Amino acid sequence: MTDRSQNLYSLFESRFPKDRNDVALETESGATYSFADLQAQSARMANALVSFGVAPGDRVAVQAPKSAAALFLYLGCLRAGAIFLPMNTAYTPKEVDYLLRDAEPAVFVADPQNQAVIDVAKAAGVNHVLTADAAGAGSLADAATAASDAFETVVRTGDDIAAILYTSGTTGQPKGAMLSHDNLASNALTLHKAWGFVPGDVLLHSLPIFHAHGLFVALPCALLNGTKQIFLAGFDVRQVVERLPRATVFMGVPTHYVRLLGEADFDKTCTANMRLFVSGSAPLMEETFREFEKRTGHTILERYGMTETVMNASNPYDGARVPGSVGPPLPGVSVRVCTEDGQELPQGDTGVLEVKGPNVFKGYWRNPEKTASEFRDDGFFITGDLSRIDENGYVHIVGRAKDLIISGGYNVYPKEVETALLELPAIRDAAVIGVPHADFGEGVTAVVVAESGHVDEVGVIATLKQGLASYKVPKRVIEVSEIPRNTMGKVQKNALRETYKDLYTP
Ligand code: MCA
Ligand code: AMP
Repeated sequence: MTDRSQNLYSLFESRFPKDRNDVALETESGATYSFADLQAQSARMANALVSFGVAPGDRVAVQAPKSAAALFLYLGCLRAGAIFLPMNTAYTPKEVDYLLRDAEPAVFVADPQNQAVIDVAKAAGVNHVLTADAAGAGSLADAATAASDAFETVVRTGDDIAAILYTSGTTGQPKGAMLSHDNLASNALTLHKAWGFVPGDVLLHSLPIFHAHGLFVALPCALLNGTKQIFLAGFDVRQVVERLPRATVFMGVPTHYVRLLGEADFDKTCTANMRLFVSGSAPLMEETFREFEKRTGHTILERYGMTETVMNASNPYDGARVPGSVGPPLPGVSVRVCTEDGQELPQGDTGVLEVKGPNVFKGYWRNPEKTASEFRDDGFFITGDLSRIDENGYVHIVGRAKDLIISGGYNVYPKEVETALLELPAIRDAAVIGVPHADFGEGVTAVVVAESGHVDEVGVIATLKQGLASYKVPKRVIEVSEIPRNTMGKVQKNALRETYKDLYTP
């Protein structure tokens, strides 16, 4: 590889089709963009960023709705050698404020509709607070339109950081996972090969592009394939059902599959053109896997990853796709199952999964202590996922050693929600758990003790939404007289999960 090709964008560009007029993107309105447009528009974005003083290594933080322009911005960032820092569009001003102060970006690109976030970014001292569309002063789109459509992609080494994605964590404090150009390139090349991409494939992309699944798994497979993506602003089940007959590959979280199965016209005819359905980000229920197979004749391919590691394991494209398993480790990825203190366990035992490979991130942004605590001395990263490796080498994720809820594919750390609950004067004690939820897989649920009198459930939920992204906010707040604790004072979450296991299921 030449130096130049270690910039992830250069790798993508090297795979663009010979005829750059081929369609790269089709949006939900039917508008199309060619690969030539991708090159020209990403160059304009890169030039615009440079005009705002962005230098290689600077962070460019973005909280903007998914659109073709948002994709051009991502590619423009890569081309300028900047570090892309996407944020969930559900984050509240308070959450955005924390990330901006931690990451100190040179530029923040905001949704022009979200004045509260724009105000927060200005107060946090971000030099350039820009808006993602053509409206108003400080518009990145205006600057891009005025900029040249030629840009020489900045040379990056494989170890240079391409993106920082924040994940919360068991301490409740978000931390920025630094992913290098090589982390992302090596994983994308592996997935593109493992999942048998072929000329003519059309990816139906309905995932958000602020998390790893949509940004580093789905998107790069299509870019490396040099073929079209149907690029939807979000997962709207009707839009997906209507477009599947023209697609060949779909990637989604289990909630997407549950919702598809809820549509009467989602059937063999609708999926006749499809080659592959991939699921990840949360455990796929065996029931969903089986019902999907029965209804469509397709076997969902489940894979497993993390923000910090991108993808680690995948069921095979050719070969048995086993429900309840995430398949063998991907080529180049080593996995082992260990005790909490790092002793490797015999094959077949259950313990904490540790992974190592070119996919594993470079550490947490400005947080060497946290980084050190999550790696073993020999370079293995401790995932915090409880797993078992069967006699065929397939990994089974059987639980979590970390206190984490996954709701509709989004991670919710109970600690963060408990902290927010305990800040409310009406609440003396709180525990947050995940219990089975037909749509979201797990439903975030709070069990609380009132300071005095009774807790107003609706009021608590409304107050929490002011500070926490709404997907983190408990769907239910249940009042009890006491939260069960063991003799060490630790909340007995298993007992709570058992008590409320039927809360969201008939
Ligand atoms: C939306 N809501 C949710 C969720 N999403 N509640 C709980 N969990 C959720 N995931 C709530 C909103 O807060 C709002 O509540 C109401 O639902 C409507 O919001 P809306 O945005 O319209 O919902 P939706 O469009 O139906 O979204 C559901 C969704 C979405 C399509 C399942 O959550 C989604 O796209 N999930 C994918 C997440 C993803 O890409 N994860 C990958 C992470 P209210 O009305 O009360 O305000 S990367 C990762 O995990 C690793 C690397 C991996 O392995 O992939
Ligand atoms: P995130 O930090 O948002 O990237 O979420 C990563 C976590 O999602 C992992 O540590 C797992 O707990 C979970 N996860 C991802 N894919 C799967 C899967 N296929 N099965 C079970 N859990 C999964």
